[in-house]
Amino acid sequence: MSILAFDLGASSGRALLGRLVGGKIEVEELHRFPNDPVQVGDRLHWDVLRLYHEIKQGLLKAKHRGITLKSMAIDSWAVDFGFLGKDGELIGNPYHYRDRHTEGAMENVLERIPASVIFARTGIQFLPFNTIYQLAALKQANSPWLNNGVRLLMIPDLLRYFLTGNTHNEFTNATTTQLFNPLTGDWDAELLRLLGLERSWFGEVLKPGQLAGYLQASVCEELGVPSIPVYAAAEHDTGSAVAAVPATEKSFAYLSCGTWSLMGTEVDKPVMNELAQKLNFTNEGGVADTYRLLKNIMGLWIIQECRREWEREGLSHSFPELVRMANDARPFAAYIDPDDDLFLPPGDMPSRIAEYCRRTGQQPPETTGSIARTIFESLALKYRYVLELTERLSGQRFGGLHMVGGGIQNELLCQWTSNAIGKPVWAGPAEGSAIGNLAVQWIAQGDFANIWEARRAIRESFPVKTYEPEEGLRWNEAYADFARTTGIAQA
Ligand code: ADP
Ligand code: LRH
Repeated sequence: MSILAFDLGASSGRALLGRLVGGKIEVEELHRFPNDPVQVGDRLHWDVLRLYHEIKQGLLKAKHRGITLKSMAIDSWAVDFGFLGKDGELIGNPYHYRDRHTEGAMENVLERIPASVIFARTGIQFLPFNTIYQLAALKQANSPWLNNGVRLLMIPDLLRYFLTGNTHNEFTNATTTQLFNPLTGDWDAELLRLLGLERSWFGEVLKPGQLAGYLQASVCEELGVPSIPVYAAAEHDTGSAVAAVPATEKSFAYLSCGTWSLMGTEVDKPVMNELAQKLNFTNEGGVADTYRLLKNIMGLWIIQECRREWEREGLSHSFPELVRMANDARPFAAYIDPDDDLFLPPGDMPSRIAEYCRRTGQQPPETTGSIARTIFESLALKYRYVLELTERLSGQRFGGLHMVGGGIQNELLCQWTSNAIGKPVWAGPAEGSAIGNLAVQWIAQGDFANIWEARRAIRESFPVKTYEPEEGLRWNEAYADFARTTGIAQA
């Protein structure tokens, strides 16, 4: 029997069917759809009802194919949420974490509550778009969401609510709010009080693998499908992606490579010391009571936005084309720090890259290929920096780096990452989050004994491509130039 994973990435969503055949995992992409944010006036929103529609389309496709589903689960990007009113209806359209309404909100909160207090209570990195700062911004704006809302649901919680009628929050995503205390295993009532946020907005927290409910009668009637169990997966997509890392050793380094690049290691307990705070690492909740000690890197978002800008100008390039053009461009012509604040909001990324280069005394890359090359090389070099920080913070030495996510289809980036870190890269699977989502459902249903058994099955079921480091000297020199130009060594 098949199970179904809905994985909603920041750039696209997909429904993956999974089956176990003789201990091996077979997957099939049943449905894929764009996830385009919608700008309305000054505001940037997620089209959450369209996403719900696409989930229903996925269920209909399964029905039309005569597939009997045993269960389903949803995972998505973190930090964003919607509010339900007293009548159980969604109030407004959820904001996109890149909406500018949070500008200055983190700084305002940190003037009132020291960063050390927030970190000691949550272990979460300081990102300006964390749920905590979004809520602070809404409070300052006297938003009707807060005045009329009775329940806060993260994006997958919300979609799961539409399907089941049950309002739960899920653990891995809950931790990304920066309002959840991993030491008490509950929402941090004191932090909520200090911020003037209602404890009652936050509900019971389900662990990945807990049953969250069943497709409710109205959904079954509308679609003409039987009711099936809906599980809480690791509903934060990065949690699902790391669940799918085909590691053999308990201590491993990973890079979940999609719109964002998330790099770090899995730990049994959150690392909440001064160094972790200073380096701005995070401890996001994971599967099987683990935590992800990691750092966000801006990732392929920058090339996605360049591509969008070029499309606006009437020049359409596929990702494989951009990779080919990057390959043909001059090496190490310019460097950017992908994590510069300039690159966070949507917009004309080629101009911002030029602006960054001028600011740092570099000749801006001009051609499409050299812009793409600057992005990919700079990402690979930033990966080295963060991997070294991960080793320092965790006290581990990693023999190589596991890469999962759509970005591994960029073979140049995988090779350059290996060159930059001077270690092998093991790339696969590309659909990490969806496969991790499936794995948690199978563990919940007893098909795998635990996460390590699931990881073994993933290793045996999907190709993992190894990249060995090349041109070590050249990349070492480039790293020194990169660090000097971007100033990251002083971080
Ligand atoms: P998300 O889940 O965050 O939406 P994905 O994991 O699907 O993102 O990764 C999307 C990224 O993967 C794209 O931005 C693009 O850079 C890269 N990518 C996808 N397909 C290819 C391809 N065929 N060749 C090179 N890069 C690709
Ligand atoms: C990746 C991701 C990441 C978060 C960001 C908002 O999709 O979930 O882990 O930091 O989106």
